[in-house]
Amino acid sequence: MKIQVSQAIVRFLEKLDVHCIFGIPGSHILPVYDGLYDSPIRSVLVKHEQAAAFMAGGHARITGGVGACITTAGPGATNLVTGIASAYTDNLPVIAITGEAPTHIFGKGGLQESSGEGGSVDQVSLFAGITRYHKLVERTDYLASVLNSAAKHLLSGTPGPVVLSIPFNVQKELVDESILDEVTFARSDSDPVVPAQYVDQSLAMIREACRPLVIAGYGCIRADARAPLRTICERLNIPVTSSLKAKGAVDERSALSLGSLGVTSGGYAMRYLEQEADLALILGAGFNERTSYVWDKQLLAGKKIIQVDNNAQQLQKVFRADLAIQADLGAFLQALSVAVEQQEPAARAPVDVAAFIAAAQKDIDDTGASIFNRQFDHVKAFYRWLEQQFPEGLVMFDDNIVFAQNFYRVSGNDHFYPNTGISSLGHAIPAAIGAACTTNKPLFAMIGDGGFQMCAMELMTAVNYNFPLNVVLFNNDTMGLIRKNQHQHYNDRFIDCDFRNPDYAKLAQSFGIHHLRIENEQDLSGLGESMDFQGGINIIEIAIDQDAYPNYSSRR
Ligand SMILES: Cc1ncc(C[n+]2csc(CCOP(=O)(O)OP(=O)(O)O)c2C)c(N)n1
Ligand SMILES: [Mg+2]
Repeated sequence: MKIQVSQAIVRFLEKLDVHCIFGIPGSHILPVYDGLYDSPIRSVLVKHEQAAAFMAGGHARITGGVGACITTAGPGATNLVTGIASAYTDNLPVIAITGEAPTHIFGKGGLQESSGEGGSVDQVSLFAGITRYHKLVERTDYLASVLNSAAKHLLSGTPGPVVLSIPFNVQKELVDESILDEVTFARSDSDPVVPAQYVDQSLAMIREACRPLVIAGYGCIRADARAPLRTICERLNIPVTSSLKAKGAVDERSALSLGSLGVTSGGYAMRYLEQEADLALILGAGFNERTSYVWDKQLLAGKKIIQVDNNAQQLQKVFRADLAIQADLGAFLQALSVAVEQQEPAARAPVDVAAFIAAAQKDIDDTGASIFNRQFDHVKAFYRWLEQQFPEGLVMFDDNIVFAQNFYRVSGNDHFYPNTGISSLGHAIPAAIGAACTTNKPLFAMIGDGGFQMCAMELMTAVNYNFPLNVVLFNNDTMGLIRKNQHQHYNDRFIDCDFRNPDYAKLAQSFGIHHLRIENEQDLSGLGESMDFQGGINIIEIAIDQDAYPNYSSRR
């Protein structure tokens, strides 16, 4: 049977198991929208296409599946750029479908044309550096092959964004529906068979070590490997730390957790790594600037290193490893945990991580090296309240990073998504909305007032669809990080960091949502009484002094 290309695209999305698609219509994409009318895919109308791409990314992160967004030609597509770049740096399977002017007017100055002809915007070039696959589909005879390539990139073990731009006339052409049979929708993960010697060699090195340390990276989260990782660490008495992105790969409230590793973290894990560890087991971690303390050579000096990653490019990228293993990380950890369970538990004495942290904290307090002074006590208390309030787990998208990294211990039931990747402000609210249409867990977006003002209107998207969401808004009337840098490195010559905020109580009222302002620890008691965290849309505004700076060294 013949169907329109627009319908074929919608069926393609359905076969990719897309549940929600985020976007804004325009005349150049209306045939695909019309196809969505009869589809079980839920379309969500947003306020800005950048947010649509962030939402698709948030959706992909929480579901582990494909996130989707849709825009018109020209500005609809160009507005996607930062969101798609973010998905690219975070390896997220996000597909964007964009409209395009009809092919017969290419090069003649068509409205919103982005064919690159006749001086128009060249969309193919625009997306070339931030997608795994991008195609301007000018004809239907190769459509099956285009869809096949798109599916392959989205469903691969190391996915990334795909943009398909389809001219208006092509959307309306007829194709045989059987072209979808030519597309492979199987996930192409890396080889799940892990050679036995990898497991044996790793275990031998771990058993020889006196003080091994696991450094878990985002690969552990992507591989959904929390369970085997916990077994390995518990049976072998190995303390564990993580990159920021992998917070919670092992329950941060468990006895073996040293918290996360990185410039903006409390620093216990860094101390343990430098002072105690003789073997670092680096699992799916890229060891970027933040995690590696700007590639501090002292961190790993004199230690044995095992590194395991799905991606060969990550292996020994910034340091040498004694044993570098390219393997499916989930399968490797599963195999290692089975091997560990079959053997006697580790003979080495358990590490008293709590005592190590207490001693490190005392030292930090004594030397005045603490990242946060008393001006942040209410923020700290807020995160402690959050930990106690939701033992069943919550979902947190974080623009702010520095507070949550230090104060919130991600449990085994939580899902924590920091704004890493391209680190664009204004990401947390839309990304959380992308998750809101699929999770029942309490959902939090942590964001500064600068970030909030970049994406605040997306809260009305949550209102439109009644998506429950809690926004924690840190109000310091400034771009705090920038102010801190100008304080530390530019002699307090503050330029373009401070700004005025609206009255957030009134803003919330006009949006029809709830608001509470927290100025001190006592105010926290109002939280439980006044808000429905599971079903409502709430702004929790936390006041912070404009001159309160976290005490960590900014690198630039
Ligand atoms: C899109 C974008 N523009 C600029 C920056 C640079 N930047 C990083 S942090 C920051 C300030 C953030 O201010 P706010 O959201 O209020 O958080 P605060 O630091 O005050 O807690 C800026 C401008 C960025 N990360 N992303
Ligand atoms: Mg701020």
